[in-house]
Amino acid sequence: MSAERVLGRCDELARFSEEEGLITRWYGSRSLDEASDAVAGWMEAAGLAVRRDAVGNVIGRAGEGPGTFVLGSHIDTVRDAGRYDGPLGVLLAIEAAASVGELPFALEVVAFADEEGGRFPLTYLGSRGWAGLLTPEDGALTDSDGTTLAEAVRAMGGDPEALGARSAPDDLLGYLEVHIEQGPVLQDEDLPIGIVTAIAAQSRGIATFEGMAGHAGNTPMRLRRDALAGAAELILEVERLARETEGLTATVGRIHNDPNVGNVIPGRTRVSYDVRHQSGAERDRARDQLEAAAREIAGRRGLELDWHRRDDLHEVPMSPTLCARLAQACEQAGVRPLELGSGAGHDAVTAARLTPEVAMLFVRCKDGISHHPDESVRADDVAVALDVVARFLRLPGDPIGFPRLPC
Ligand code: HGY
Ligand code: MN
Ligand code: MN
Repeated sequence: MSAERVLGRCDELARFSEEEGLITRWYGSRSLDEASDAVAGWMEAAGLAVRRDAVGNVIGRAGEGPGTFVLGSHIDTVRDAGRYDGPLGVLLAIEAAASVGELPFALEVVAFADEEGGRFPLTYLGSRGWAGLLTPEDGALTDSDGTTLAEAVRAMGGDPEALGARSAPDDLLGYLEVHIEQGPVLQDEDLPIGIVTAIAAQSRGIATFEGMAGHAGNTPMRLRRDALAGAAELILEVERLARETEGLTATVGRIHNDPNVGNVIPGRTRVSYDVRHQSGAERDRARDQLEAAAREIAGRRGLELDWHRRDDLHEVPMSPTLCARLAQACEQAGVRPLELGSGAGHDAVTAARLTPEVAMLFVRCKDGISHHPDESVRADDVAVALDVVARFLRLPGDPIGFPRLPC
């Protein structure tokens, strides 16, 4: 198994982008098609039988059942991304599948076509499609240009009528995702890899403040209903609450301001919110506190508020069985098995809706930088992760090595 080959392929995928000089790959884009084709080629070269599902996920399969274990991650990116968030897990899985040899169960590697939700207002679009959790109504979701998901799927050669079809194996034994940590813990502990215990609860949505556009020069301050000023108050409240609440992260990452012209008082401002905590109850409390703050700000400023809750995902515990297997594989590989939580969301969240047997292995990334072009990993850490994944798959256990789950 070659860590250098995995990293070289991450570099090759990084060339596929919608923006010159940046890495930006969103669902249904030409660059995502190119990345999917490259991944399909590498899966075939690894001896996997390759298929694509209705939403464009690329799936490679090796071996026979009974039972199928899945390794996966995503190949879409945020805008101006790093080259490892997603692709590292897919390409490492292909490398492991090519070398792990005969297993007492089938192995599938899946490259999800969209995890970040960068184009359509739905997180985990790819793995939701894989899990059969999309509905015909999701086909009507529109991107910022008004293109529907159904149109995007059709344009990719997929079948929007089959959006709800599950492509995950019916005899799913479990799911393992290898992913960069996107945080500083492994670097602080000077460890190459870590075992994820749980994925944080996260809520995402949009707050829209509706005021009154007007002349920047002739409208007295006391008569204004400035939507952007109201949104600005909320943005600072989001930051304040998270700074003062242990374990909470809260972020406003996107803003849309109308008419966004220098000499016009803003009439409508839309801001995203993203609230996370390892405890679902703490996440709920914080999200509701921010909604109340937004209503107070709007009331005091004479603004209308629309508070749209887009996603409320509960915290997802990883499988103790699979975490114990990962720990055993780490010890066999001579690595201290550190356990840590994930504040970042991953496709493992969707896999956990099909089976409790879900696990994640984090790989150290420099200074915890991610969702940024300076994202970087070390080849020796990737080599350790490859070794641990191969050992994890080969570990003896009951006849198939994994708990057999009714699907
Ligand atoms: O936002 C996240 O946690 C992930 O990168 N989609
Ligand atoms: Mn990401
Ligand atoms: Mn990711």
